[in-house]
Amino acid sequence: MNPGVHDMLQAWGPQAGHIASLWNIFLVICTVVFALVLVALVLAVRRAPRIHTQEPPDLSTVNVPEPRLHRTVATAVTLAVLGLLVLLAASVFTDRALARLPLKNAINIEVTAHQWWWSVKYVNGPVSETFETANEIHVPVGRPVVVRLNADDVIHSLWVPSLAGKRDLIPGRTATMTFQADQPGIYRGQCAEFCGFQHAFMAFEVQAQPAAEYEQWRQLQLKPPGEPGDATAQRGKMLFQSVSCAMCHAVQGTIAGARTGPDLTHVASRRTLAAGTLPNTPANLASWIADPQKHKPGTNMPANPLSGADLAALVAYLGTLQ
Ligand code: HEC
Ligand SMILES: [Cu+2]
Repeated sequence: MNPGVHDMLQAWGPQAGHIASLWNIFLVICTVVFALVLVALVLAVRRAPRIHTQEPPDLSTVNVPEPRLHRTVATAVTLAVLGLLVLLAASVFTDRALARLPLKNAINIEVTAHQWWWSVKYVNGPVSETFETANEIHVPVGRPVVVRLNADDVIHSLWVPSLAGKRDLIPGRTATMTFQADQPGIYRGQCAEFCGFQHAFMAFEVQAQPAAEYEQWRQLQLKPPGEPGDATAQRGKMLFQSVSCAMCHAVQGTIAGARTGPDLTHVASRRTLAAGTLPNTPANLASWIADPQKHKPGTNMPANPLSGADLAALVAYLGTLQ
């Protein structure tokens, strides 16, 4: 189990493995070429004839055929072309290897990028089994995942370095990427295409879980949350549906069905708030709801001037959305 890696040289799945190998080939070849160029430079400097102001220039070597020099240059050019061809071939083969991930029994996910968060929709099987979450992608270990990518506003790019390469999300176009996680763990992802003010706070996580654990999580996500037990949380639910929240957010099983902000049906089960900006704790939740602009200036959620009691009730309610 890894503790949340974000490192393209630590590959935790086949796709990232292919890319890391390609990176290593580039590193080796480019290092060798760089070293050879430096050696040639040093030799050239050391062997160059020295000029003195008193002596006339030595023109004896001009117009003398230099077959050795010609051979050396020809060899260097050939080696350079061969090196480039090896790099080209390695890139092409990596591309083909990436396309060859077996997709049998794959999990299908639709990710839509928004300024500055990710909506994640699971679209396996019948419509009754689709559900939506945000900023957290759960996948079963060892099963291929097919992600369809859309963007809502500007161009974003989805990148989980330890699992797969980057793929742009372009408004009006659908792209696809595939990956597989070979080990359970948490893999950090990040938007990799500058998309505006809070681009740096547009992170997410891929949580790879053993099959049984994933299935348990999936069953939980499919269920609308139960009615809150205590009076404060119940009042929070009323507030959620009567103040502005329901205009932008959805909670399955309630009248809140808007899609402007993240689906909050199971917000309490997530590890972070606002695309990896804050750990999901009651204090952070309260602070976020009261003034999101303090944590993520420019974000598309307005501040909510609520009384302390109302804020506490909302936080209590959201805390029940496991
Ligand atoms: C105008 C639309 C809008 C309104 C109104 C609004 N929100 Fe949001 N909310 C958003 C957007 C957009 C985000 C994503 C912000 C981001 O990550 O950049 C968000 C994020 C959140 C998150 C973090 C969710 C996550 O999974 O990261 C919570 C919790 C939340 N809102 C609660 C509320 C509550 C409670 C209210 C009512 C008091 C409310 N929001 C009102 C648009 C809105
Ligand atoms: Cu982005």
